[in-house]
Amino acid sequence: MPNEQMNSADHPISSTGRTYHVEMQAGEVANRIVTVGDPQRARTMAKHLERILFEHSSHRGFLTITGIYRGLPLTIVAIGMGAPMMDFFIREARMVVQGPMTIIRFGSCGSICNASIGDVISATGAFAINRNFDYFDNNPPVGYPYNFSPAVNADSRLTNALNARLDAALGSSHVYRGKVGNADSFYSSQGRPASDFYDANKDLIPRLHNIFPDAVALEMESHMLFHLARSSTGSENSHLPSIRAACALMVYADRSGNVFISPEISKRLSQISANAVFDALVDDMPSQEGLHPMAGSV
Ligand code: R1P
Ligand code: URA
Repeated sequence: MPNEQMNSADHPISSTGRTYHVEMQAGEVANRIVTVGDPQRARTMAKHLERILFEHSSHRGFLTITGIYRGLPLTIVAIGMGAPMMDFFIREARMVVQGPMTIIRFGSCGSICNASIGDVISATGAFAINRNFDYFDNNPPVGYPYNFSPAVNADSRLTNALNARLDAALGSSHVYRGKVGNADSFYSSQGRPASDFYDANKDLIPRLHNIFPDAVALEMESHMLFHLARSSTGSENSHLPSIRAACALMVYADRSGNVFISPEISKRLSQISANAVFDALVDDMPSQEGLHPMAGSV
């Protein structure tokens, strides 16, 4: 749409014709995308591309880097934190990319299973955990303090490609699988104790394990990714979603041992995993299918 130079209240564009927040434009974003939270992680991973074609930082803190991997265009986008940032990224990327899109989130999480610091969790699906204002702001409180959404599955073809590559890169004993809880806070809705706020979250983790026995991790974007991928509309000839998504998460916090990762281990894990994540995207869509117009200039 920014290509058509449309600027409206519904679809604002920047003064340079890019999408308003993420500042993307057609010709700069590939169909295969890795999304991360931390811009530093994006730069570390970008070193594993064969060639960098394009880089842009938006005024709202999104970083887009597009390059070539195994001869195909691939984009890395750092979005910051939280489900609304994922929403901005996916919707604005969809506005400028033609054809099918595949997206892998490579993020970090807190482990609520046996996976420990330095392991990676591959999401089979994700559900949202949201603070329930009906509970906190009514007197007497209404309901349970946190709402759990239904789980949405990851794309199985892309996830299989991702698992095969992660198992090979890290060793299968370091790659865990299961559902991910996408919380609207790092603190309250991930069950971290607080003395400065009333959060009523003491039994949140046991409760979510009752509802989702295969829940393995907590973080803040995966459910929005899977939900929007599933909600994406296909072409006129297809009822299938136009976006397929998967998610791998480095364990930064071991919630049972109360340990947090060091910057050195986290950087090393991003370096080891970068090729695995890129390879999964190319394994899944190795052909010219969905190839971005920029490939012509490669
Ligand atoms: C919180 O520290 C952030 O880390 C996780 C959470 O989802 C949240 O965004 O992921 P990223 O490391 O990808 O940002
Ligand atoms: N990211 C989160 O959202 N939670 C954690 O515990 C670690 C990383």
